[in-house]
Amino acid sequence: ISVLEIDRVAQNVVKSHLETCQYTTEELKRLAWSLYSPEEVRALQSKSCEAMWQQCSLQISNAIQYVVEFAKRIDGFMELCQNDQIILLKAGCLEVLLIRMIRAFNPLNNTVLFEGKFGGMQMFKSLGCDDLIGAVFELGRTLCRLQLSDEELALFTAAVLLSPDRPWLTESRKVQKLQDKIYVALQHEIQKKHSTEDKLSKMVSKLPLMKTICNLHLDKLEFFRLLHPETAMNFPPLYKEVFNSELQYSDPRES
Ligand code: 4D8
Repeated sequence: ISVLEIDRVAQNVVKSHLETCQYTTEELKRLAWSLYSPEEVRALQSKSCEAMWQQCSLQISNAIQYVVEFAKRIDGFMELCQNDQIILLKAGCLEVLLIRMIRAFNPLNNTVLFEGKFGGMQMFKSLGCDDLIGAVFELGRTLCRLQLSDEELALFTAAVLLSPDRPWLTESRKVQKLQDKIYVALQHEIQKKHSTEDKLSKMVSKLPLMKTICNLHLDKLEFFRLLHPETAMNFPPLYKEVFNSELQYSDPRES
């Protein structure tokens, strides 16, 4: 592949990322000053488990819409068969959200943006998922240490989304070729910034923790569904479609 082609891939992915980010870096910098007060945190903590799950699933489903839009704008994604597009989105979108989270994560005080203000992990207490939330915040801290630029973030999330090893893909060779180009572009971008040689391997080494978090989230959801089936039924349709354990052919691009 030519340098020209790699540049074209990088430009397309970075543009798609910036267009589907929901907050600009400047907006996030300004928002970093608005923290939940102790009273507001207490109010979140005293919510019922069901209400907090509902609130989180709504936030996640809102953020997923942007990831779907991001995927659609990546050259080659829409040329994959519909089956594979759905598989890639279902399998990858929480990982993409977790990487995107670092833009909205403040490692100085371990807080994350949630409904317009920053708060620490205690604000999620009523979910009853301390291990999951602990792992999410740990990932936030370790990913922030890599100091990824928006360009690196864009290419990394695109590479994760276009993982050729997702189960049930029919054209994984095609996905592999797209991912290869994106990784070359990412390596190229890292070299441009004179970062340490092993930045890419450090990024890739966080993937197992992300997978663990995704599986933990699915376990928690399954358990929650057993305890509160009526609440789970009313989760946002997009959240339900993406995290449905049954392999059903719903299409997250249409919600
Ligand atoms: O840009 O959409 O405003 C996380 C959720 C991020 C989950 C969201 C969340 C994000 C996962 C709320 C609950 C990541 C941004 C805000 C809301 C991704 C945890 C924190 C988006 C980036 C930061 C800022 C709880 C937005 C993982 C797990 C969920 C359960 C239902 C148990």
